[in-house]
Amino acid sequence: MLHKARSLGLRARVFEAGSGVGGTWYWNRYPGARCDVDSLEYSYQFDEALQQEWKWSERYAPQPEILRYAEHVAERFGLKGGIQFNTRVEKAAYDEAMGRWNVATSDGAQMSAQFLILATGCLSSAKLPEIEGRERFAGESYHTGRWPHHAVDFGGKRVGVIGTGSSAIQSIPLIAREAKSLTVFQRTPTYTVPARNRPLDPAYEARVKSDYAGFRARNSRMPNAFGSDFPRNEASALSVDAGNRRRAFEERWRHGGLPFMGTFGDLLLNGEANAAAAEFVRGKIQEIVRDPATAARLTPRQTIGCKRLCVDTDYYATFNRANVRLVDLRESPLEAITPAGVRSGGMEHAFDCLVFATGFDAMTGSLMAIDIRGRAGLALRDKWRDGPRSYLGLGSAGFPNLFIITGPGSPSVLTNMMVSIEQHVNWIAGCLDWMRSQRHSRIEASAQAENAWGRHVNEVADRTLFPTCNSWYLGANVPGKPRVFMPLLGFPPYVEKCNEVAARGYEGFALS
Ligand code: NA7
Repeated sequence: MLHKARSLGLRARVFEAGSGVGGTWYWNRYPGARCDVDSLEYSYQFDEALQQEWKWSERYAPQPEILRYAEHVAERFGLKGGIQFNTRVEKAAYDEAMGRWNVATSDGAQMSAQFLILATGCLSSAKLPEIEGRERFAGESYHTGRWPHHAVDFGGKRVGVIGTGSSAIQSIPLIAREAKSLTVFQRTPTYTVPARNRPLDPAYEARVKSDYAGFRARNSRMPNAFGSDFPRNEASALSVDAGNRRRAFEERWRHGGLPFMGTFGDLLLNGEANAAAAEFVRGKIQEIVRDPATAARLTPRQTIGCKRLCVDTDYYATFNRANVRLVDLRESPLEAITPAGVRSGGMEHAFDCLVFATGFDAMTGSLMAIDIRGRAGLALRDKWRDGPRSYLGLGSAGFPNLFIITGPGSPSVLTNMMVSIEQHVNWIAGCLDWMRSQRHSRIEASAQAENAWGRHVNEVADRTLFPTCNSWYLGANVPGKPRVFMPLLGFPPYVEKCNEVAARGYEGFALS
């Protein structure tokens, strides 16, 4: 956004809480942190020389490599001078008379700007469990999303991990190899498919780079904005017999990664189709995990893909190790963190290190952390009390000249984030440029357009199985958070809608 704003001749300043660039890849430094979208896709496409010259080492890039990439991009385009690091935005209030946002930062500074763009991230507000005694634990404790910058040595230590989402599933196999013992506290068993990560095939890389623009264009037509090389099979899982169904799942299981959910077109639409996929993965767990009682505890019963599907390297097999134990919190509820460790089901487990892999206040957490006041002092926290309300996920009525990058109500977390981020940056930049050419100084989503959009986002979700489980897409992982499905399903129709809105002079927004 900074690069794009500068290229329009605008003056822009970025505030960043971290001491460096990279966002998610700056904060999530836990062992095994890795992207689960192919490297050649999970990268910027705005500059042909950049995408041609950068070399990824693996099919799925590890966190340190993505962080190096972010740093390279910042250096290459001379962006660091425009970013004020180690600074949190605490307050932003719209001054109607001046038509400007007044912004207050954690270093005590105040400044104003005509436009305010929130690029605060969908999964950046780390969430610790609401368990009594957390601050009393005498050992080392870490949250996967706030990992220290120094290496953490688990060698010879007794380690406890709380949570079994994506972050836990990536880190558990690596921690298990290093630690003296590892105890995993599981509240909900998770479905995970093997990553089959490997060094990037140079022939494949050359093929993609021979027509990178074409590759990007094909991916942008995919429902999730990635994976055109192995697209979703649109047929119903119920249109083939059990043997063919199994072979199809097997093929995708061998291929590895998120394309598993594209084995058939209706896995997230039809309960029976979904059950077939779920049963296939359950069978794999029974095959991999030797102890039947552990296998049973690891076996999920809910809809597959409804909580975000995880992608792993050796997750289930890690439970075959003699130094790894699984505690099922449904049998032995978590009671307290004690100075020595964790008490669950009346039993105390002693640890040297505790890892909280307990997720994030997703999609709205980082926005709500800022005291944002729009017209007539309207607080975003009040307006969104019953769930986020936006038009296209880009703007919100009552908050003029404020844009959100990958905000709730846009495809965001259901897509390749890099693609969604660039689509929003381009749309916002196009809007600012157009406003300047039309001599408009103010833009604000209309309440009517916003209400219609909210209904649309919900209607799309309601046609699927997504609302049927307790996922962070619904805010269900945060006690008291309103249950609203926040992202919009379907990237291509969304882009079409955004382009149409722009072509019609920003239809649904009031301009003056
Ligand atoms: P997730 O996917 O939200 O996973 C968090 C895990 O922590 C999940 O297993 C939770 O169980 C568990 N959890 C959360 N709070 C508690 C408490 N209080 N007690 C016990 N267990 C708890 O976060 P991740 O960081 O793994 O991944 C987030 C996204 O980042 C991921 O989807 C990718 O997009 C990248 P639950 O399932 O709620 O029962």
